[in-house]
Amino acid sequence: MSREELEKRFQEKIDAEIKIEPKDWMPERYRRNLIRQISQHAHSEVVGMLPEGNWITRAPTLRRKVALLAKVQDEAGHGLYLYSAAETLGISREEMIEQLLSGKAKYSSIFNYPTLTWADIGAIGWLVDGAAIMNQVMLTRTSYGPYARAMVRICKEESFHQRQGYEIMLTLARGTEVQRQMAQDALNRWWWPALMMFGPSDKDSVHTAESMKWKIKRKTNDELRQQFVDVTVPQAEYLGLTIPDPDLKWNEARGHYDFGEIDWEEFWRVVKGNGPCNHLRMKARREAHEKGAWVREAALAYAEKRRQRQQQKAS
Ligand code: FAQ
Repeated sequence: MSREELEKRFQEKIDAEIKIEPKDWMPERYRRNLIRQISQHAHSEVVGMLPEGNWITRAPTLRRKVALLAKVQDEAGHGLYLYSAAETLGISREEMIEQLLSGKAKYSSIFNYPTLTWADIGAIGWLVDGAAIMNQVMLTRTSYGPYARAMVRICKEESFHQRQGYEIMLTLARGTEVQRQMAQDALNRWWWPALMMFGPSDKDSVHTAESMKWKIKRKTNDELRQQFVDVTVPQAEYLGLTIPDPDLKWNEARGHYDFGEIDWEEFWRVVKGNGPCNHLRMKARREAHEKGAWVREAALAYAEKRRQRQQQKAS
């Protein structure tokens, strides 16, 4: 079959909502685009453990500590499902980790901001997980089977994360004046970075057109960002907190909230490695990787020993 014919059939399958599975024929660009997106998504989950990990030992009550510990562990799990999904496309985990540690692969800009107070843990759950869910619900319908299936479970867990964050914000917002101010300060610092999570505006997004054609993405960056703003503004109102955007207002004609311009210079600065915590995050990941070397070696030695035993038994 000619390449044109293969590509035509591939697109027909996508258009008919038939999932693409690892052993199916796929265009090389589809494969590479997916490896890029899924591995960056995995890296984001793993690096994303760091800002919250910072507060596990300082959680204000045992109940909060248990919930935060479970959330951070979930994020490690999400990273693992996603690395596994990417491996089905023919890249090894070692290669992906190498790409992260060498700075070649990106991870979400949001995890390069510091967690200064306990209220930041509330704001991360509410806003960061809230934005992540908005994006990931669409990915449960992505065209690549292993990615779509991983997303179903991840979304269920993310929705618990979002609720634990919102509950922290609600407690603080209804607490003392100092606690309410802590919640407002966290919202002030996390609002704009949360909007940046959805990526550059559609006109500057290099991958969106192709990803939409292949149904890797089912909604564009700007569509998801708008959806997030529309859902989150009433939540902030319920908390009695103010979103730090003087241009934010309901637009009756559009049926959506209008909102101010994102600081794209800040976005690209953070994406390119020069945000407030980029160096700290990569240093922590490199150290964790080095400290974990003995575990990887032990696991490989054990696997080799088992293989030899099984071989002996068989012969
Ligand atoms: N940060 O052409 P586009 C989470 C890059 S998980 C850094 O629009 P695309 C859970 C982009 O990679 C959060 N880089 O790209 C959690 C590309 O660079 P490249 C992560 C960004 O892929 C919660 C370039 O800019 N979620 O939070 C960002 O079509 C709490 C051009 O951009 C996912 O990864 C950014 N914000 O659209 C964990 C979801 N935005 O690769 C712990 C899956 C863009 O050419 C605690 N990913 N870039 O070098 C996606 O849906 C997409 O990849 C987008 C970007 C929407 C993120």
